[in-house]
Amino acid sequence: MSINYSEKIPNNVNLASDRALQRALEHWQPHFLDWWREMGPHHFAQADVYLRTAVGVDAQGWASYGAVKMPDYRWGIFLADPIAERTIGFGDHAGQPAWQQVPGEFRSQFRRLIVTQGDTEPASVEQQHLLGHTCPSLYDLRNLFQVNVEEGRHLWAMVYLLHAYFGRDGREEAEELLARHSGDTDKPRILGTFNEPISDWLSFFMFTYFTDRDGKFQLKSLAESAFDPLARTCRFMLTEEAHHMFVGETGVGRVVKRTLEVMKELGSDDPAAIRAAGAIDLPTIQRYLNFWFTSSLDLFGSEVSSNAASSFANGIKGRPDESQYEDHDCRTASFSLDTPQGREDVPLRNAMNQVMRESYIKDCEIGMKRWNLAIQRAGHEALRLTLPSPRFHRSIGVWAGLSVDPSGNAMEPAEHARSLSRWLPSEADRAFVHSLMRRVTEPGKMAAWIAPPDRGINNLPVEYEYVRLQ
Ligand code: BYC
Repeated sequence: MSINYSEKIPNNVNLASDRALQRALEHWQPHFLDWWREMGPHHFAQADVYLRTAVGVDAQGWASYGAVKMPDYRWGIFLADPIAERTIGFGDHAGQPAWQQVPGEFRSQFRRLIVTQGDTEPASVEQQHLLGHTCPSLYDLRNLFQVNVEEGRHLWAMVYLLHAYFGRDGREEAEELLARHSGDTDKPRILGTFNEPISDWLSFFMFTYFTDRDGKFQLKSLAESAFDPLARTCRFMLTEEAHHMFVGETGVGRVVKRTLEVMKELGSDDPAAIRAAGAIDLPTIQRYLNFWFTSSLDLFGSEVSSNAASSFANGIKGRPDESQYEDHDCRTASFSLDTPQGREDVPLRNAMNQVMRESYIKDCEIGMKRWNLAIQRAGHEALRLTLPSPRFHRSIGVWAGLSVDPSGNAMEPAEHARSLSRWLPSEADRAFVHSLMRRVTEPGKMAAWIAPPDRGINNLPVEYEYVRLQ
């Protein structure tokens, strides 16, 4: 289905055929634009940015590149093409035709998940509001803005569902999505990680590696949903999400690469010497990694969750790539869980958050291997970046608030509290990383703490002027 760009709201859902819905969304549109102006990338409204815009939802159409001023970006509503005669793939309704409307009895459950998903999208734009001012290069600035406009579009994706399928409640929720703000004491964003500041680029790369990867897993599980419009929306969002994780993986990789170059020049792995030479030492990178990985682990919810069980039973939310499993009912199966009291068997449906978290951890390992290969190739056999134990630094679930070290061992609380600055970014770490954040805007030039990328965007050279600042 092609995207209609001649309308006020680009879409491939034949919006013009439903005047009431079109009017409601056109009423929300200026509120979104006001929010973007206030909370989106600060002070870059006049810049020409080399952005990717979807012009179709097939492989050819979703990546069309050109210079755009961000407020003119064509945010729209794009659903992946329907799958003919799609049936529900899991839970109590498995085998029945997928739903084109939300069944009344599951309405509030669907609404809660769509609102939670929708809330993360503008939250991340808010978290990154000021980052443009300290970009390490025009290439990175462009990637930041690409991520930002696409998160804005993902908000549109959820707002469309709320308006189209949830009536007045949905319209109210859509307004609320613009009223909550990341880190706001009175009206914070729903999930913890989305209230954490992202005020330096190392955090941005960790966030796009670890937190956007939670997005991948959550979207994949919603792409299995029995509610077909939700499934189709999420399928298309996943194509955009891949670039965000690429930004994270290559971003961290380039920071590590630069650190290794400086270590070689100095002939030392002394953190103080590396910092004095303007790069970020590996222990600091590890502490940032510990923070964003563990915070993102919390985004999967509790290990044992009645919400997760009923979402699965009711066909609302499956497991990522549900087809990889044999049992799609899971009513009688159990799951062996690691708890502070030892291993416990719990009903599999209740453990779906943990099933997803474990797949997520495996996926996180892939980039880690690449970064560690670079460290190994630079001749540092003893040095490694590692994922901390999922028991460490948790705020949600059975390990929440426990005094556990990054290897997963229980500790005396006082000793644990004293050790935290070795494991998580300290004020001094943050102050140092912030001190490196100075904006570099000469085409092709990079800040001293990060290596250039291997290649540019869309086959253009790294030296291309990806953002023309006015
Ligand atoms: N922080 O039974 P529980 C993305 C709440 S990222 C604060 O343990 P459940 C993106 C939970 O809401 C993907 N609260 O968990 C990435 C519930 O509250 P209510 C976002 C938390 O419900 C980068 C209560 O604790 N998408 O797209 O099974 C940039 C008990 O919940 C947290 C989704 O999350 C937390 N970390 O699962 C841009 C998908 N964790 O309802 C975008 C939709 C739990 O009792 N959401 N709570 O008041 C869901 O599927 C589920 O809501 C969760 C939680 C997986 C988040």
